[in-house]
Order: sequence, then structure tokens, then C-alpha cells
Amino acid sequence: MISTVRAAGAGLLLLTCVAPLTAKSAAPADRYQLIKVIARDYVYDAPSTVVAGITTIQLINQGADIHHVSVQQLPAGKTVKDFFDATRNGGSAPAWSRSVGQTAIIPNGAEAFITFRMPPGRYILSCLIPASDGRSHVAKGMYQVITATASAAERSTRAPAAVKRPA
Ligand SMILES: [Cu+2]
Repeated sequence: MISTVRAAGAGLLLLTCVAPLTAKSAAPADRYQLIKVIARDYVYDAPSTVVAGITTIQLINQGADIHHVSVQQLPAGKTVKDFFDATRNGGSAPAWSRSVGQTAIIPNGAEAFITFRMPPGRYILSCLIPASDGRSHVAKGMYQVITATASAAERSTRAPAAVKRPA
């Protein structure tokens, strides 16, 4: 009797775990890419446009100071200027931006990685660490805006679906 209940419970658990993974693995957004980001004092060398998908950022610190990468997604209706106006005081990302994650803080010569799902949209990579003069690295220009665009495969599968959808 008890073992039957346990088996049913395990079955339910299996269903709830497997279903979301199956749905996501079928999505065309599961393209994978590596983005190399070079950190210097106080600037990033990184691409400005990428294709949406599962993304790993490889941060390499070639500066003398310590650095990291904090990734924020800009919501619709917010500009890059809005982001910097909000971060100018205090050096932290504004609450309205979607925090995707951040790498470890690393010294010169080290590297760090962060992996996340990157849907189409605008992202800001920034270093929120304060420098010795009290200003945050992002205030000194250490940021990169990246636009993630839908892949060609995604665009071609989305268009017919949108036409078929009833109003
Ligand atoms: Cu920095």
C-alpha cells in the first residue's frame, strides 16, 4: 500500500520534471554560442550583436584592476541612457532591469564563465565594481550593449505560426 503511494508520487515528480525540459529542448532558441569578453581598465572588448540562444560568456581579465561582468536585460521602453542614469549613483543596476546573472570577480590574467538563456532583446554588460577613486567601473565606461537577434531558423518557424493563430 505504501509502496503504491510512493510509486504514484515518483511518477508525478517525473512528469513535472521532464515536461518543461522537453518543451524547451524543442525550441529553436536552443542554439548555443560562446561570447568572449576581454576586460581592460576600464573597457570591455565584446561583440555588439549576437544571435539569441543559450549563451556562455567567457570573461578574460587583461586589466590591472579586478573586474567582472554583470548582465542585465533592458525591458521594452527603457533606454541605455535610462540604465546609466539609474546606475550613476550607487553603482548598482536599477530594479526595473532584468538581472540575468554575473560572473565571479577576477584578477588580472584570470578568466570566469557564466551561462544563461538569452532570448532576443537588448542586454547591458557592465562592471559594477568601485574603483580606487570611488567611481564604479561602469561610470568610467566599462560596459557593452549587446543586441540579441532571433536566429533565421526561429524567424522562419515563427512567421507561419503567427499567421495560423486565431485572432
Ligand atoms: Cu571592472
